[in-house]
Amino acid sequence: MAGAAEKKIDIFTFQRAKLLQQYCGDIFYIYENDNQFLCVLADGLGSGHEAHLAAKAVIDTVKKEPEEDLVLLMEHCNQAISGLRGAAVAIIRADFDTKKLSYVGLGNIRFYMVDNHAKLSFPLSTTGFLSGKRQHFKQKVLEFKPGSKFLIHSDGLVLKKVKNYLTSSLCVVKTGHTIERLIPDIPMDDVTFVIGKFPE
Ligand SMILES: [Mn+2]
Repeated sequence: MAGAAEKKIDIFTFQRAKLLQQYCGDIFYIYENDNQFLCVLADGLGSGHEAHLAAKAVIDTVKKEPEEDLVLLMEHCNQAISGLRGAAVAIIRADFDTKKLSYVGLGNIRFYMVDNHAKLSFPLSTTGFLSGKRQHFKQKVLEFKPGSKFLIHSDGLVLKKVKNYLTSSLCVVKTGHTIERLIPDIPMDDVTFVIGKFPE
């Protein structure tokens, strides 16, 4: 592989279950190949085992076809979650060659990134949740700033001044540790966040 440019995303992930329960209702999955990166985060409604099963149905679906079109992926996740509790879901895909970031989301998962104009960008999810009911999903496409950081998190994390974390010169791991220190030892909701850095 000598000479081949390594385009990998630096990642820091964190998860802690509500009241340190055995089952976390949040589940995330990350997929990477030579020219793209995908991250999905699902927050099953409520908490505990039922919430975990709903989130797992979503994640298992994405694992099966991580390179599928995002809108189609959401549709497949929606079918998979039918009969289960429901979940808030967001999926992001970064294309390293085009510097484009595709996003599709439903419900209370937050995503923040720095765009190609060095501005904080946060596509808002459609309200609601994935439940198996027929609905229309919309993909948003943004341009990311190479070498900048992004953050995706469930609503168990409440974070102010997000831009400071994303634009600081700290590495991904140190930024992750800084955010981690804000999270209670015994949280009142499942908490998950993924922070990453796009390739230069
Ligand atoms: Mn939650």
